[in-house]
Amino acid sequence: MQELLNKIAIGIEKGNKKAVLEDVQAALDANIKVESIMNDGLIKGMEELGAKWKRNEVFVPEVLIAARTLTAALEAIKPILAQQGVKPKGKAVIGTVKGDLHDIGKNLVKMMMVGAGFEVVDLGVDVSEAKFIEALEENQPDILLLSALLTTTMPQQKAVIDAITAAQLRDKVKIMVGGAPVTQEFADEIGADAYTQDAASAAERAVKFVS
Ligand code: B1M
Repeated sequence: MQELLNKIAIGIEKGNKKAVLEDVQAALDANIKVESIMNDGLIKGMEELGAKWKRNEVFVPEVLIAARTLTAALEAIKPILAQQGVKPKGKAVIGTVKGDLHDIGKNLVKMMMVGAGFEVVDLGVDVSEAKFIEALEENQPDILLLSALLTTTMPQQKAVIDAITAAQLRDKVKIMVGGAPVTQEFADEIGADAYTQDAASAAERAVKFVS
């Protein structure tokens, strides 16, 4: 059983979609718990890749390929997870702020969050304060992730936090900010709960918030 789960984890790291889907099916056929397939196979593989990425041992293309593999595998086990009532680790809403069209980094953060076991609602790019608030009210997430890639859109992260405070939702959600120009100092200044430099650290931090 452990051997098969390790094989799934390695398949995710290598982004070998065909092998992962076959191994996941083999694990299901062998009556390995779907929760174990997810945590000790799929998520473990993504965590290991995330750690390698932080050490600059792999790069964006490898992470994107692994993320696609992970998404396909999660799709395959989704009906079984739902049937067995397996709950996600937490819920998150993510988006790139208004005026900003960069989404590669945001998509990586999303993938790492999915890889860490979160259900993620992705609002896309150029997201206004009103849209973020609507999404908070509709989804009641544990975590809100705001991405900004331009120095000119960084202030929009503050605008979102201010709007959430004005809507009296601030104490209901942890707000994480990130993106190349964003710093810890800026995050503190605008009242975010956390800043992380990269996508893997964002997912690690989010897990700490919900555990
Ligand atoms: Co634009 N762009 N761009 N661009 N672009 C940059 C960001 C820039 C640094 C290039 C430069 O001048 N050297 C510069 C910003 C300068 C600044 O403000 N400091 C810039 C500019 C100026 C612009 C335009 C204004 C250009 C123009 O039209 N004159 C324009 C703005 C459009 C707009 O948004 N309104 C523009 C447009 C574009 C494209 C559309 C062409 C394209 C985006 C395509 C897309 O995203 N779908 C694009 C691209 C590709 C880039 C560069 C080349 C690459 C960005 C990227 O995807 N990096 C970029 C230069 C560069 O970075 N070398 C540049 C890879 C990605 C993995 O990294 O997004 O940083 P990144 O994400 C990281 C971390 O930041 C972090 O995790 C990720 C990895 O671990 N992270 C988070 C991101 N979000 C996070 C959230 C978190 C935590 C971590 O928690 C919530």
